[in-house]
Amino acid sequence: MNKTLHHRACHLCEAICGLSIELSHGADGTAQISSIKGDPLDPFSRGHICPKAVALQDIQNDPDRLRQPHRRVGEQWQAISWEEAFALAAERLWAVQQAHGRNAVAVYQGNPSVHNYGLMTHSNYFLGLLKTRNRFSATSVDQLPQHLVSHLMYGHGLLLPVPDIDHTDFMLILGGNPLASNGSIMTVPDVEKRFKALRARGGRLVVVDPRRSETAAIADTHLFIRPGGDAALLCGLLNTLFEEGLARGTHLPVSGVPAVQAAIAPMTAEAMSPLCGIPAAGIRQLARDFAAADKAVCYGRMGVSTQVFGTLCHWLVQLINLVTGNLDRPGGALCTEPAVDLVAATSGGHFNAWQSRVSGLPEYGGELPVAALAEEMLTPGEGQVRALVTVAGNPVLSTPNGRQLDGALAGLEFMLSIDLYINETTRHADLILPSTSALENDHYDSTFNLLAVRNVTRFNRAILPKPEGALHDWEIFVGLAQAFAARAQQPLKPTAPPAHMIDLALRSGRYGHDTPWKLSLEALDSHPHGLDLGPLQRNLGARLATAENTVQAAPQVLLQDLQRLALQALPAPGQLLLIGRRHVRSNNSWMHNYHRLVKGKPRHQLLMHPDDMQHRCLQDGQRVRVSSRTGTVEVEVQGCQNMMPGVVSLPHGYGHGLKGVHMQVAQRQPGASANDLTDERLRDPVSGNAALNGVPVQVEAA
Ligand SMILES: Nc1nc2c(c(=O)[nH]1)N[C@H]1C(S)=C(S)[C@@H](COP(=O)(O)OP(=O)(O)OC[C@H]3O[C@@H](n4cnc5c(=O)[nH]c(N)nc54)[C@H](O)[C@@H]3O)O[C@H]1N2
Ligand SMILES: Nc1nc2c(c(=O)[nH]1)N[C@H]1C(S)=C(S)[C@@H](COP(=O)(O)OP(=O)(O)OC[C@H]3O[C@@H](n4cnc5c(=O)[nH]c(N)nc54)[C@H](O)[C@@H]3O)O[C@H]1N2
Ligand code: SF4
Ligand SMILES: [Mo]
Repeated sequence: MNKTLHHRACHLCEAICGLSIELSHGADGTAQISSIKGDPLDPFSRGHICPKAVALQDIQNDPDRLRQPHRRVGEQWQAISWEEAFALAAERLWAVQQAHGRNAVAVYQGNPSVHNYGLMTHSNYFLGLLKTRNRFSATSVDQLPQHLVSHLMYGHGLLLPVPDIDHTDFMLILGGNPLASNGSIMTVPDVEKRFKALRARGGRLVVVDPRRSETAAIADTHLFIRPGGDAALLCGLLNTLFEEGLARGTHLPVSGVPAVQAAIAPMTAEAMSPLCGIPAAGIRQLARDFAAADKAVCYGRMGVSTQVFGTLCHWLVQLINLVTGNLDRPGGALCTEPAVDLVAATSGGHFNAWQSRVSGLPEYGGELPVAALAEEMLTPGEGQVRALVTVAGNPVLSTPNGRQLDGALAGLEFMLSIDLYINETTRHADLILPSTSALENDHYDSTFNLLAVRNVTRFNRAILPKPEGALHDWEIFVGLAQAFAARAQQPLKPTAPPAHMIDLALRSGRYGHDTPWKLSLEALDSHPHGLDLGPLQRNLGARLATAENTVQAAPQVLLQDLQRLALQALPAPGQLLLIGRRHVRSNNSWMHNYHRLVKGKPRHQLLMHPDDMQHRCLQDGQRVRVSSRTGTVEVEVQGCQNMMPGVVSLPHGYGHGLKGVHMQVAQRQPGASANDLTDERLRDPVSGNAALNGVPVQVEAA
């Protein structure tokens, strides 16, 4: 048997590791994956790999993965041709819009929309034609506050400063667990090695988390924090920096710092301590240590985004980096300079230009917060949502009060899903359009090169042939756009394949044809392991896109929101708060169908501190009933010394036991959905982002 070796970036999570994939070719011309390993020659990931990448072969071979369009007929699914599928989708969506207006069709785009390059380039080719204001995505159960803060402070929602992990002396992490997630809004393959290097050069790592996470376990210091207490801690830190004269200058043009200082003056470490549960002396010492480090960086992620003070938290994180002189400074937080630059290619965005119909939640960048999706379907009146298009998403398991959304989907007039599986969400679709698999696609990462801790670039061709009759995601969008434009008699501009677009962007970019790098797709073809374009450098000053071209330290909406902090009610004694967690063998809701990943001990239990279990007379492994305002689930409980007392943890993405799901491995160990407990009314009011962490729950024996 003939074997060939191929190189390819993994696009399953944000770490974009390089892979070396060996194929065996049969005499009949078929190719099978014989091994998947880390690519030691990738200059960025340096051979790092995690178990999810090895499971790419299981995704490739999964008999449950759909390979052609499927139409629902009653409870059955019928395979149909692409032509029929496009015509059906166009007819039904057009009819709903004719009868009820454009906003009656909603769109939800899930997480792989930013991982799959064809979805990045072509989703909007079709979705834009719908001209609906009811656009939603996974952004508002994730990093929306981070975009909003960058938009308000720097003038562009994608000017996201990334921790310069390789050069810092002090890293303070709040609400991120990169050892499990492999980094997020900090693309950092091989993060554990980089943390080890940080400590080997005498640097310090401090982690703030209600759970002693895998990252906290290797840190110099771990501070337990009450879920939702981070904004108070950050205010206490910022106040100490001002009060003790620890602030440092910056080369950036800034306006508003005096207003921040005045607003924060009453928020001393002593005043903030009861709100976050960290002693005042500890808050002051942390501020002093941070300020004393030559190069320091404060980084907040999921855990501080998806809580009721999400936007405040991310603003305060930026301010701490700014006033200590660490913003836009090597060893601090820096914006990337990628070869394909989405900052240059897009406008700075808009915020609150319109609001959701029912709850008046603000749009950001043309999207509404997904916490409002179900109510837009369930509340009668003009503009009610009656049809939905989902793209690479599973909102029944991934958005708050998923059970309510599940019910709402059942009542839609039409639902179209572009997805690989019949899962908890797409089981409600009338039509599912599956794309080719990852390895049948070329790949260029325009999203995560933007967030990487070094400037890197890499293009890889598909390593497996496109199966007969299959379409790439981008081709599905072209097919849908053509059918819809024809039906609605709308004009449609021509488009080009994603590779052409990336080639153009590379050639005209900052490493393009008239620079010494001379980047193009062809040039990248001769660097199959990827190309390192150097460390992150200072650049924010020249890129500020605010009206005055200064850093806006004191956006009015955020100054105002500070008052909410002082007024917050503390949880009643004995109240349990629910948080989430990630595991390196799992990926959001969709990677539980691969035996290679799910084998071994179950990982979906509710974690609880042994003292909290004892108070409730609960035993390890016992089934418990967990209830919140929105629902009740049953799951096994596991005692865990790493939990902060009063806090319980359930990973999201489980709950595969729903009728009609067709993911046979996942269904054998269904687990419970954390989002049957999260509450669509619990939100960060500034951005409308869902507060998935810090949800009040009760736990009792089942
Ligand atoms: N309670 C709680 N809820 C959470 C979170 C949490 O921590 N706690 N995390 C939140 C976060 S950060 C996120 S990003 C969201 C994720 O929420 P979603 O994006 O809604 O969910 P995923 O599980 O990522 O679903 C991905 C879907 O894309 C499909 N898919 C995979 N690859 C492709 C492809 O190449 N093409 C197409 N067309 N489809 C593909 C899969 O089959 C799956 O249906 O969940 C959020 N929800
Ligand atoms: N293996 C794996 N990797 C992934 C994913 C996956 O599902 N599996 N998902 C990918 C996606 S879509 C994303 S967005 C990233 C997310 O990447 P990260 O942001 O690193 O997300 P998590 O691992 O969920 O870490 C969040 C941490 O916040 C803590 N936390 C919860 N509530 C609070 C709080 O109130 N305050 C503080 N300070 N901490 C809190 C949790 O205990 C947890 O340790 O991971 C990506 N990578
Ligand atoms: S950490 Fe794992 S899933 Fe993420 S890019 Fe690397 S190999 Fe892929
Ligand atoms: Mo995410």
